[in-house]
Amino acid sequence: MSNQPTSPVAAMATRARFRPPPLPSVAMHGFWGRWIETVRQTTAPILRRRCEDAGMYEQIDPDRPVPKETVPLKHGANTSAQRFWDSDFGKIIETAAYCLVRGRDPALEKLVDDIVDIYGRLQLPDGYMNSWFQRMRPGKRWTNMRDDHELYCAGHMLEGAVAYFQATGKRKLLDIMLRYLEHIRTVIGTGPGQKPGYPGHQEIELALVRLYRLTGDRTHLDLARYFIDQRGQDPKYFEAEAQVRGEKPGEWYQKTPEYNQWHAPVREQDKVVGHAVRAMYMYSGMADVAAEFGDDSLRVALERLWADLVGKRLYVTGGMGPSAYNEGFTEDYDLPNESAYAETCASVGLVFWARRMLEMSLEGRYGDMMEQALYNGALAGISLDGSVFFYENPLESRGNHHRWKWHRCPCCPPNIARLLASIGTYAYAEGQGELAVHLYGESEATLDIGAGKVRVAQRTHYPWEGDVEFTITPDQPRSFALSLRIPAWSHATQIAVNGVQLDPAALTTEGYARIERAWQPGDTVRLHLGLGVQRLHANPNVRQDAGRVALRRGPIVYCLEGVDNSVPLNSIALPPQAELQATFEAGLLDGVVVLQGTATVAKSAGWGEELYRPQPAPTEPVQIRAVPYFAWDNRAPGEMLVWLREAPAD
Ligand code: FUB
Ligand code: ZN
Repeated sequence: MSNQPTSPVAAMATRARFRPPPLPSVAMHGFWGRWIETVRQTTAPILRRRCEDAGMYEQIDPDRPVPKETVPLKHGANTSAQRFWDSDFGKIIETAAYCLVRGRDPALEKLVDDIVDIYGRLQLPDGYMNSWFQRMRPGKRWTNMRDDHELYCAGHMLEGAVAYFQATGKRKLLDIMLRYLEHIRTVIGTGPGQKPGYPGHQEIELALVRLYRLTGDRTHLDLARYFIDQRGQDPKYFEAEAQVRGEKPGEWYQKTPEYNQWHAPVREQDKVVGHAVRAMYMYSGMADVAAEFGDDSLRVALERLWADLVGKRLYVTGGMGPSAYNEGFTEDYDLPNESAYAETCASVGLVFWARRMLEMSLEGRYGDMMEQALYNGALAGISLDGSVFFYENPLESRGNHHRWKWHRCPCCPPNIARLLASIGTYAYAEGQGELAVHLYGESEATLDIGAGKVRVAQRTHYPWEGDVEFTITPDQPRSFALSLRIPAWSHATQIAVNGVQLDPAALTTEGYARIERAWQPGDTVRLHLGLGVQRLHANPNVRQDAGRVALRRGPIVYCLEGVDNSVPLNSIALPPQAELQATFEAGLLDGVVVLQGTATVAKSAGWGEELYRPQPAPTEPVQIRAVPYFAWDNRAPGEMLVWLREAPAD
């Protein structure tokens, strides 16, 4: 199949220069290897059991009696997480598939096969397949694409089908989904008798591109582009559809088309607005379509949206979407800490989007952000033992925010699980005559650079230490470029090839050091990244962080927890000159670097009964200890704080 665009919209320009390697080509060990094992051994089987306990199998299995609704409608309207349970099964299948790449596991495979068999029985002769509409709302299918998640569920099932086929060669689910897509193509489109709709929750766009890349069948790519191009066009499909349902204009629980980003055609959108996960998935799909078609009009829009997100609307953790009301964005610089919604799925989505930006344009700002969202906003969403989860990821807690076993909206656990299980595909990238390393971590990869294969081995204790040693073994001596991401936070970076020091500044453009040479099998590259503790200050427009600092070491953002600190966290102030010692503690939180130092604490002893008085409380020194944000709430419950008060300079 040709990759040529079929529409004049698709002006030829930047196509993807890099692609993620297939998952089996990368073996992750060390920090990420431990997480993958946790997902494989604990999270994947737990997800299945908890779906069972939540009654989800009863809904999807056509051989069981139709169950009662168990998740109440929200806002008295028509939103209920139960409506998109199929998507959770899709993500569980995807997670299991990635784990199976690591090693065959009959129990895990059976878990998937059982789910696939159920969906095989559920699918209707015309190809339609959605458990909510078939079992809970018969007769209502395709009547409310704005809210109903049919295409979202199809997207997740499709991603699961592609991943499971790639992992095992089993194509039953893939065939189910191909039949379902045939059905979707007959119902949706701009042809006579079709509904010119698009998903109310984006996701299927990127899934279709994955399917296209697997099958080479262009109809899938064209459908992805249709969804991207059609979104927000006039007349607005969701308005017409609402009229058919008899709704008055604007009579909708979310009230604004910005909520699911259909307020304007995607190329005209310039602010990240609305529901955060929807936005991240949409931008990821746009990037995929831009890369496939070389569509610069999409790429330009994405760069604008990226600048808006990272410049005005992103937490230091790579979390986003402060508001619970719309699970999304509010105003520029509105980044409250304690009430931050910052859904785990949104940070996972940012990782997806960033990797796709890197595929088009190898720029460190995308790689740095991918890493920041991954290690902080996303990874915080799962406990160290892989069994309990966060949905919201606030940056401050008074001790009342805890991980849960299950949620009435269980979207986040399988999302972080599938990301972790496939992390190898985010670490490396393959190009023609070049390869790139985005993430550092103990691993081996065999990468295809067009002319041949190159084996790359990384030895490192990253993220706790900044030294990385690579052994580069091409299948035969070859000339190619190896690009290494040099994070913007790294100081005193050093690079040596076969023991010869090179000038990192001379090699580095846009955050990647490009080492182009005739490589011999066994060549070594030593990279040193300076991991000093950084104190970050927020833009003065972020009122919630005024007078406060956040601590970061390498990609890891830190927080204080009550369990480590003897005084209320907001009574602590960190003097600007306070030294912070970084120490690796093998026995703590599965082995982390902690930051320790002396700060000051306002003494309440001796204050008396007054609530207010003209004199400030006296201060005294206090020892503080900070731990990685991702690892918080894994011990005794208590307070947590990312943005610390800064003491005035001496
Ligand atoms: O609507 C499907 C998923 O549920 C969203 O992505 C999450 O934000 C949660 O609302
Ligand atoms: Zn979620």
